[in-house]
Amino acid sequence: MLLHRLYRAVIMGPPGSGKGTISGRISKSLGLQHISSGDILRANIDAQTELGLLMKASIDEGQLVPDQIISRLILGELTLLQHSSWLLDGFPRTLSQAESLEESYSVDTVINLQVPFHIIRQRLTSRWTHLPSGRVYNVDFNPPKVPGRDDVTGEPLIQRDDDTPETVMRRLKAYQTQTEPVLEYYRSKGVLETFRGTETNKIWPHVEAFLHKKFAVVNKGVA
Ligand code: G5P
Ligand code: MG
Repeated sequence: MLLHRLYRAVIMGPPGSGKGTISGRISKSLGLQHISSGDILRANIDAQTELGLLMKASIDEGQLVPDQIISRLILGELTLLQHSSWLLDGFPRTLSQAESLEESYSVDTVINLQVPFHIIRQRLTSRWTHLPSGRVYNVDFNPPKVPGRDDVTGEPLIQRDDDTPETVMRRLKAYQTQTEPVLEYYRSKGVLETFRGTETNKIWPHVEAFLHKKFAVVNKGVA
């Protein structure tokens, strides 16, 4: 859908709630540029950049990386997308990060995925990721056409080092203590929209319908 003005969205939710999966669908259906902080960090680790080497231990332990570093990194990416509508996945994750973002951009919509934790845990241990694109697969939910290979490029898939059961628990704790306050921040700004469920395929039509409606209003307002 063609928009008459730029649209700025954020997707939030605990580890494994389907942010990456739903972001891929939003990109395809609505044309927003998907920027995942986790994908960018993992690409840095894979390329063994200085930043990647510095951040690897925290990420593997399921801890958040420092606010100043991730804020600088993501805001830097956004300056390259001045003329695009975008969707941020995994950022902001603390109040300090949300405030840094707000200094430069005002967010139109925050999509909040609420999926119970016992559902999430199973998903993460059977996840396979294509590192260069961030495409995710799951042995049960959306298996790749050829086992261990990305559908689009045929390149190998990997399992994330932070998807072990203990690290998943730590990531969830970090989410509860550091990220949940960000939901309140956006709720008070009136931009938070929560979608509850246990299956992405059931949540997705609601997210898609909501965004199409939002976009129609944006276009009407400008026309
Ligand atoms: P990330 O990379 O942002 P998380 O922990 O927030 O990582 P994650 O694990 O990437 O989130 P997701 O994107 O919400 O989860 O979920 P997903 O990948 O789409 O789906 C999970 C799995 O379930 C997949 O295998 C998918 O196929 C499957 N699935 C989806 N829907 C269904 C369904 O309906 N049914 C079934 N059966 N399966 C399904 O952050 C990683 C680390 O980077 C650092 C931190 O260390 C963080 O821990 N980091 C930051 N640190 C500080 N500040 C920031 N802003 C940071 N951003 C990243
Ligand atoms: Mg993800």
